[in-house]
Amino acid sequence: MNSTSTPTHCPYCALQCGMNLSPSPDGGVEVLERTDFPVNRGALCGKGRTAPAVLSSRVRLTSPLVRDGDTLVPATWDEALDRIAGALRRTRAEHGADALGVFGGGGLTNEKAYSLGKFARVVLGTSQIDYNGRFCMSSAAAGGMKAFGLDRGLPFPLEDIPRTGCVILVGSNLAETMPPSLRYLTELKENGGTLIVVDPRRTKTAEQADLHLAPRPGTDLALALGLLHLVVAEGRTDEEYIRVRTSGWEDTRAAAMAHWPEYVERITGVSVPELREAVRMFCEPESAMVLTARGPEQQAKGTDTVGAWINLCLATGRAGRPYSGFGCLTGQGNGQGGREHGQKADQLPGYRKLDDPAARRHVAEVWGVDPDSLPGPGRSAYELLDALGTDIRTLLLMGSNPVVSAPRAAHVEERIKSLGFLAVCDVVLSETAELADVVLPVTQWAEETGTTTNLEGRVLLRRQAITPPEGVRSDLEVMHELAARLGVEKGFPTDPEEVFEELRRASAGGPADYSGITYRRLAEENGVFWPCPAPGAALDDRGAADPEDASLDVSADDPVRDEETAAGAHPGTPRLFLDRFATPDGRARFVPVTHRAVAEEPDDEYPVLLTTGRVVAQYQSGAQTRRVDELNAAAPGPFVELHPRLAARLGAAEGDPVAVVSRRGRAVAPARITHAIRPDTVFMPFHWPGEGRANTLTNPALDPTSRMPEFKACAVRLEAVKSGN
Ligand SMILES: Nc1nc2c(c(=O)[nH]1)N[C@H]1C(S)=C(S)[C@@H](COP(=O)(O)OP(=O)(O)OC[C@H]3O[C@@H](n4cnc5c(=O)[nH]c(N)nc54)[C@H](O)[C@@H]3O)O[C@H]1N2
Ligand SMILES: Nc1nc2c(c(=O)[nH]1)N[C@H]1C(S)=C(S)[C@@H](COP(=O)(O)OP(=O)(O)OC[C@H]3O[C@@H](n4cnc5c(=O)[nH]c(N)nc54)[C@H](O)[C@@H]3O)O[C@H]1N2
Ligand code: SF4
Ligand SMILES: [Mo]
Repeated sequence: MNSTSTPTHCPYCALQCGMNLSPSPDGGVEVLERTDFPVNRGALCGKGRTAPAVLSSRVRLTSPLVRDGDTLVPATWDEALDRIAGALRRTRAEHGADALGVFGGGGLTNEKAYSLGKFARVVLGTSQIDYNGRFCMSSAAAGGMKAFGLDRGLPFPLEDIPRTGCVILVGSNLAETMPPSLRYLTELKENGGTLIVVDPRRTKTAEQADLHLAPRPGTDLALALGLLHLVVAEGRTDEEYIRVRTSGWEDTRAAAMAHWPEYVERITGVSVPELREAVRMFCEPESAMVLTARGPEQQAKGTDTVGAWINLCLATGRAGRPYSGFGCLTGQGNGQGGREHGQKADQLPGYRKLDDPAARRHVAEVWGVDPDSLPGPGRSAYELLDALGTDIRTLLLMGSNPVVSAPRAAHVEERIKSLGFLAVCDVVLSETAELADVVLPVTQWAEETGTTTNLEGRVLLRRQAITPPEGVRSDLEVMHELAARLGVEKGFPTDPEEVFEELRRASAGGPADYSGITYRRLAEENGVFWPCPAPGAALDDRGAADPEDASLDVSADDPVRDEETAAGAHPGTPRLFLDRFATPDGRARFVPVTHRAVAEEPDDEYPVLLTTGRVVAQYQSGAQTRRVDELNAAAPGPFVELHPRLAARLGAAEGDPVAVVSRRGRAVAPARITHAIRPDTVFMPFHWPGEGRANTLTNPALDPTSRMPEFKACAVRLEAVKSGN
């Protein structure tokens, strides 16, 4: 690191890798290694290394744009802001506040997410706000809440992974989605631990596994039930733990006993010997973990599926104990913090519930408004998008690109086009921004300061490293200006630290308590794990381990528990649930669940299952990474991954265009033929718009609790396409 470089974090995924940024000779900025941040210890993936390319004015927006007929033309900030404020005011006057919609993103900093939620409720008075994390984290969050009374993706730091005996990684392709984290799995194996990967595809991650289980998409719930059945049948339950630390075992046990291994084999395609081997590997060591990601979660039964994997952990005493536990691998840069501070339809800051009178009183007091003026819970993300043009007339969108990333995307695109008015804040002209009436160009990561909370629950300071280009403003400035135009002069500061200070107060006493965290501490301590209450406040009912408890040797080498922590300050909580769970009685709750089919089972007309996901070189809707030459060279476009047997039946050779047709539409992309996928399943990445858009096909069937769409399984048929068609 040289004297002019700034330590900060990557703009993309939830690993939030540390990096140093330094001015480069060509006037831009250069990424240098940063080894003092423990999560990645200097390692970066290609997206992180090339992230400065998106700062370049060659690809990013530098002027507001307003619609003039079929085109977007440059305008002044005042004109653009006036147009948005005018539309918001008119729609509200004509159709009421709930005709105003707000859609946020899990990539937004804590400060932005917090301000956006406040803006919707206080300035607009609308209940209609949700965000893209609904497509990402909501099933894991709902499952964690039910069982543990608290949702923090990982209840322990990543550094605990190499110290456990066995990890079951369910539907996560870490090797492509968080490459630097693969180190933790390598170290696990070096230490004698074992890795089980559950994925219908033999991914780069599955190649690392000691045991790879390849279930049919959408059957993880049955798989977990089958494993639990065997745990009981083989006498591998931890009865003492079940008695002391859990409730509800009998019903769960009964449900699992109905799922015989042979029945589970028929549903999942995973053989009984494989099931037995997995149970042996998971139960024999002293400690073990289950980690889930989008594979099992993005299902119309994602919440129950997460519950089933948690049940497996509880029955074997593998939660709330050192180096054991259930965790979910959060995805977006601020996927964790973004789901805590109020941009979610049912939520107030600090992970409080919008329908809880005490929570409303607390937050309303911080905001200086009457609790009764706060709207109630609104629609979930897909339901909100589906209501555009009918119930919702004007939409403010910040930090998402639903034209590419929402399920049943052609329908969503048509709903967006039917809006009376669309305002988009973005750094680039995304496919959704192209449809807007006004586009506001905003600052991004290296150009502004803010906090994010990584997948471990570690709150981080992402520092500004360079001056933003002329013509762009921050999302916080946008909210400040719009609030002022709508008659709210105070309460929307543009300085991120000032917003964070208010967030601290709003979160105080809530489940995600940030009140003991300051920018200064974040800078000095390289991040602080929540909950972290202000000095003197008690935490005992929130499942946090008592930091003074010397019997917990796990705390001995916590970097955040060293003496430099200011006297009286809470050190933060790297590990949750070691003493008690965050439920009223301190016990984890078993949730009885039973198998059910995917929302859309294959039939004669649509005989194949489509599942979707990611490749290493592209990020999400691709709005940012498709603007980076090096990444496009590595991953130039969409593809359909299919088994040689399916390809042969279709008469398709490698690279031939293949049409994938579902009840929602048709997409075409080149065939990628491989033995690494089940013969009854095809896979498409979702990073591209246009003809190869995977989400043209996906099914918006929603999980009844989390309202998560079923991105990971829908019925399709394949058609050969003659080249040139
Ligand atoms: N390169 C890259 N990295 C990213 C992102 C990105 O877009 N690109 N996005 C970030 C975000 S927001 C997220 S949420 C994470 C997501 O991270 P992951 O969850 O690792 O990513 P996915 O590729 O969506 O899904 C993981 C795996 O689930 C498998 N799968 C599909 N259907 C099923 C099923 O029914 N059951 C099981 N068990 N597995 C199934 C897929 O084959 C895939 O290999 O990645 C983050 N990191
Ligand atoms: N088929 C299928 N679809 C999926 C998934 C899947 O696995 N399969 N995964 C789902 C998941 S897990 C997720 S998280 C979603 C993600 O999908 P999207 O919500 O579309 O996420 P991004 O592509 O990251 O979009 C973020 C947008 O915000 C912009 N942006 C970046 N930083 C800022 C900022 O600071 N301020 C503002 N105003 N804008 C900013 C970016 O340029 C980009 O246009 O996709 C979901 N869709
Ligand atoms: S793994 Fe995630 S946080 Fe790390 S460099 Fe890659 S995209 Fe950035
Ligand atoms: Mo995500």
